[in-house]
Amino acid sequence: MEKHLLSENIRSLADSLGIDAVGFTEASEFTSYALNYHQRRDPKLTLPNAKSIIIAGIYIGGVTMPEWKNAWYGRTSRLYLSGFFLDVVKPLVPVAEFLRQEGYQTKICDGSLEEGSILPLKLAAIRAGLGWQGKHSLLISKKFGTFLALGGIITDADLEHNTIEESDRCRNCDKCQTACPLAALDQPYVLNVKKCMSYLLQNDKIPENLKIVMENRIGDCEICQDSCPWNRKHLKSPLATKMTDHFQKKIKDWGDSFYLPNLSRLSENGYKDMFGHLNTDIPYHLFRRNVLIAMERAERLTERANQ
Ligand code: B12
Ligand code: SF4
Ligand code: SF4
Repeated sequence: MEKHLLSENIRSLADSLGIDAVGFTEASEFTSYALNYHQRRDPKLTLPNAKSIIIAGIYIGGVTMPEWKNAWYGRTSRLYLSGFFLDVVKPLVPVAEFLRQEGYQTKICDGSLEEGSILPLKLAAIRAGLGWQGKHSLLISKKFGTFLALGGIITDADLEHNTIEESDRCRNCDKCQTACPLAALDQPYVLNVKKCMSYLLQNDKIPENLKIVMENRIGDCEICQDSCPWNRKHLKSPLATKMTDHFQKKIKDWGDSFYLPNLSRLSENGYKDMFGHLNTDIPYHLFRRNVLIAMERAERLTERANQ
């Protein structure tokens, strides 16, 4: 199929699947990627005759729960609740299938598979024209803020590649840097992973100061995103999209599942049954540790309020 037609067909298929943003870029090496020897750096390490990368973004701005404001409920993130924690995969399967029927090879970026995390999704999205990298290191889209969960396909199909990258619109702002309670953004555009709460909540060793700032967070942190002016309108009123509607129906009755005393009683199998489908990959013992820290805080706050 001719390049323009193929690209247009992918765009309209993506649209019909509820994908909010789609872009194409060449499958060349990401020379600015900070990890020198990772497979993500060069798409040709995954598919030697790769020509294009398809990047898809699904808006997750509406995946929030009112219970997050209550100390007795565990707070997570939009990415966590969306089911796209380990990348947007399922919605891309029909796109990959379509390309295969046209005779092309495809590899979906799938963080849940060993050696499946094959793209630096933020860098690829920037090159594909979806937005720019903010000082919090996340992709910002003018339309969707930071609330695009990303996914990608590497293919040998020749597609219409984006030629104009978005310019950086952070300018003199440093709101995300000053909002971060763990100084993980001291250097603009670069996340100090070892200091980031999202990382620490998934890891065995945690510093004492984390317990003070984590509040009721049991998985992930969105403080830098909450402070970003490009998210302001989404925090007030999320965009109505096909997937927003789907997410809101999906999480409507999840409130009680996040009640901390209920979470603290979950067995390992119960944890898998309840949260396994979210694909967060966070081991049970760490999830439970986070729950117990959050519960101690809720108890302290309740005691103080009753004094
Ligand atoms: C590993 C990972 C994590 C790890 C480590 C992150 C890290 N920085 O390495 C942890 C667990 C901490 C994490 C946290 C989060 N993640 Co994450 N993560 C990933 C993953 C799998 C790989 C990222 C990666 O390549 N890391 C390696 C390092 C080298 O890359 P990097 O931080 O992107 O580094 C860049 C910058 O530092 C910058 N840089 C470095 N030096 C310099 C110097 C200058 C001058 C400049 C300008 C830039 C610059 O360029 C680097 C090259 O890529 C991607 C999925 C994917 N396949 O891409 C999701 C992904 C990036 N994560 C995502 C999200 C949403 C998050 C969280 C917000 C989740 C949450 N709510 O808690 C937090 C983000 C916190 C933050 N402020 O960034 C989304 C981003 C979507 C978006 N709109 O940008 C992705 C794409 C996943 C998805 N399903 O959509 N993540
Ligand atoms: S996710 Fe939280 S801890 Fe990590 S950089 Fe953002 S504000 Fe800091
Ligand atoms: S808070 Fe300000 S500096 Fe940080 S990413 Fe958003 S616009 Fe850029």
